[in-house]
Amino acid sequence: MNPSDKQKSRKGKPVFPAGIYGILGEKFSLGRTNAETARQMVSGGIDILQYREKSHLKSRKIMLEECLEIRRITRDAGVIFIVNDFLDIALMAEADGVHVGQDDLPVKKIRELAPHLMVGCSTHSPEQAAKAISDGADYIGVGPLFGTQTKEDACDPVGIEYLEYVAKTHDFPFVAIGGIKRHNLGEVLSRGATTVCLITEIIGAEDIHRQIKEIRKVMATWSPSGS
Ligand code: TZP
Ligand code: MG
Repeated sequence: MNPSDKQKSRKGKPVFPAGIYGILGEKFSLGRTNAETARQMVSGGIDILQYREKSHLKSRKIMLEECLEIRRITRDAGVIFIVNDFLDIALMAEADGVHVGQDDLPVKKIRELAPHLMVGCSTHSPEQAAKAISDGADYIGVGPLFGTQTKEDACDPVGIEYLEYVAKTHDFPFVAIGGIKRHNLGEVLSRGATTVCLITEIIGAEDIHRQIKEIRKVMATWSPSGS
């Protein structure tokens, strides 16, 4: 399936999906390459996939090569592909979107330069959520909900109340993130999350397919559509 066949919003961009938001990072992938991990996540049924590598670990040239390969994998499967931080790589790899944090390139500027891209923005407070939305983000990240070792510069956990606040007060797409595991997923879903990101729980699993299946089982008990 071509991603352009996936459900699209009126602006022609893919619709931010409910379900499982996967993030790649080779450091946490048990020796698998990002492309191999992407293949397994995509065939396991991930709903949206982000490439997240840091420039102190990989050259931009290698990152672009990896993203071109992951674009082929995701395009063939109709999975939305997002690149973290790097607008240039997102454009060159023809990704569907780019994701930025509070200290990265401004959402407004990306919006102006690349109106066709889906823009995600990590937020840690109600003020940041309001700003990301008014600046033109297509979805926001909400977290870290729990302690995590995966993000080196992660701020302290924001607390599950922030997630509940966003779910209740904003009719806006968001992904819950940070320290989410199978054992606390129910709590996250019970507070209103419909898209969840579990990084190490998925890419650090011996059997990625099985892990995604188990996560889906938990989600199915919370969602009427079983997504
Ligand atoms: N942004 C906020 S927390 C986080 C990112 C990228 C890392 C989450 O990783 P994990 O392994 O799911 O705790
Ligand atoms: Mg960033």
